[in-house]
Amino acid sequence: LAAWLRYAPLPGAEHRASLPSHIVALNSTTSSPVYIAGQELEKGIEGIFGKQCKVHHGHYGAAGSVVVGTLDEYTKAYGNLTGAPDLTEDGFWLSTKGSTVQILGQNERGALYGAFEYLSMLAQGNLTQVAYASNPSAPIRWTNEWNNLDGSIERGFAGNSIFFADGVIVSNLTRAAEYARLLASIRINAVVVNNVNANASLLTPQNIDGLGRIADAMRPYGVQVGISLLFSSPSSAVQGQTNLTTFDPLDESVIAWWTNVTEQIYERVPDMAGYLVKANSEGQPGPITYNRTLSQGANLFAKALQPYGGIVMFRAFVYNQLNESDWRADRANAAVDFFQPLDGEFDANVVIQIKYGPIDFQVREPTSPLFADIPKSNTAIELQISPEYLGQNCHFVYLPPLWKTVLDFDLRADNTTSLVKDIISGRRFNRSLGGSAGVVNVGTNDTWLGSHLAMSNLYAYGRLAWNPSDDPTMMLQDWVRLTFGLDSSVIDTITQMSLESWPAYENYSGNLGIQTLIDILYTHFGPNPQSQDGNGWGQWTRADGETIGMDRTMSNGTGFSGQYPSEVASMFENIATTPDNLLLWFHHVNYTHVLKSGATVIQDFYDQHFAGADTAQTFVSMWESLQGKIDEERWNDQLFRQVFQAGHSIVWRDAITNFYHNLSGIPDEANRVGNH
Ligand code: GCW
Repeated sequence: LAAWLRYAPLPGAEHRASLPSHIVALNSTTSSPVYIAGQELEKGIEGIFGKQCKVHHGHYGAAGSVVVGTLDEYTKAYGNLTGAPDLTEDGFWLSTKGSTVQILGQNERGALYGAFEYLSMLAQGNLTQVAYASNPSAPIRWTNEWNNLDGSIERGFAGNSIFFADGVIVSNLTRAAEYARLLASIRINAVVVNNVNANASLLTPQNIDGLGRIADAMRPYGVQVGISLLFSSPSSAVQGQTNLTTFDPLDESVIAWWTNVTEQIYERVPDMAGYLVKANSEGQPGPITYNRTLSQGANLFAKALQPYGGIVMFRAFVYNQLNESDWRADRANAAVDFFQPLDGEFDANVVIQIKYGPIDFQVREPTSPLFADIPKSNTAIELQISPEYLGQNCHFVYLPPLWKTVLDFDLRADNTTSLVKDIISGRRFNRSLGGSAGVVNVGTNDTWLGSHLAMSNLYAYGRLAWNPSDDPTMMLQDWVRLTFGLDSSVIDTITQMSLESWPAYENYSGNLGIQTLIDILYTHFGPNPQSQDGNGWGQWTRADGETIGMDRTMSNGTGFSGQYPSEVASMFENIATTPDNLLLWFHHVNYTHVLKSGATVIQDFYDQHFAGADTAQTFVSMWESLQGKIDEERWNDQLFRQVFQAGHSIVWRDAITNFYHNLSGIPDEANRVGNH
């Protein structure tokens, strides 16, 4: 449950001398993040060093103490800070130089973030003298939890909801508060608690009160609550609300309905973060149902939220089923087709929430071109911590290297440097809002995500939302030290496994940009290459006896490459400049096509699937080598998963290599595939 906030004893108590002897938390209201910061410091210093520090509130002698509070509170208590730092919203100043440790937030939440930063240093045995300000890259640092009101979780792999059961909010919200604590330590500032495939009964008076209880439980940690809405709620017979016969976003009664419900919510949750909306997507109702535009739908909520400072996260994941017999049909085109014409029409408090790739959380996708194509709109990136297509935490995949391929991608809008991370921060197109949404789907399982190692993904998600330039290896190693201690063989082994994990999974599940060749129709788990084609979902491979891949060129294909700004468009348009790892995403080629690596497509398929499965075998012995170096319980739990993954990677390898061997009839040069 404690995840990376264990405050495990640090060997070598000789460090103690340099530790503060008391804590001053400049706020005595027990529900304030500054108060919580004081408690957290007390607990942490005691856990790590066995030293008891008393917490004082209000003005108290600063010498020899840790002072935590807002910059304003500090100034009031102790006078101006020399060299006062430049802090933006949620930012903090941390100084361990001099006789006082200063942890000062731009706001209360920032002060708590600073306390967690200091404790993270201490827990890692880092007692160096530092003094710096840290500010977030972007204001929106949210998680999405696809929790249904009955307590189940869509694409969750760690048990039931910590928020809902039997249609209502659970009475015991201890886990919600514990989750908020974890999230505060990685500087996440809001959680959307229910599934994007939303249920209107979230809006009954009883459930609005329940949301209030969740918000009360999370508020001391600086975490706000947001909710997903069902677009057709006004006509869904919500108990306790008026029942209309329409949900047309331009209808006066519908506008009044949402205004009223929004008012009820803010009465109970004055700091509600906002609404997340999945409209006209995968069977969900939306404005298009009434021939209205997606922007008219988004602005309906924007106007209701505006007086309260709330935000609408409007999802770009809108697409229709398509007919594969049409060579030019392409689901990847959908988001830009829908949203680009609407750029400039969204209200200022609307943020377009864009999945990192144009299809759906695949093992590798090109960056969504939509980030570059709506410069007059606020944008946020949607990442998936819950590894729906990536092994569902029965396989181990450390995701930040994948995310970085998108965050660091240069879309070259107007032939100018246009990194995705600078677009979502608002800097590139001068937007005031933007950021990240991570689909986490924690559950009641003690590990939160269903596997201990998977928690590195949540930890790193928060770090990247704050600073997308953080290095995946450094973040990971901080996490390992906090989670498993300072033993260098533990750090080295988990680092190696983590960094090899995404390439391995890509190699055995679908390389060369073909997508995760998973069962896309039902489970999203395990190999099923034939399920990609012959249906309307548009995750096609177009594989036949001789050829494979989607032709997404402008010259002869779906035209998707043309959705990128010109420099990137011409890179992907041209087979010679398309990287091998996205070849089959953009081009339809013969199995005998020769890659930049020198191998043919089919031979590379064979080779990489064997290589990926081979790597997965080594994870077992690597993990076994840690026996005795971490506690038995977590060691056993993860070993079970690594053994499963090793076996299942062979299932993947054989299913896919045999499938393409049968289809193409081309033998494996190394003679590993087929009957022999
Ligand atoms: O990939 C699909 C998932 C759905 C999910 C949808 C979405 C919540 O399989 O389970 O629905 O994406 O992101 O809306």
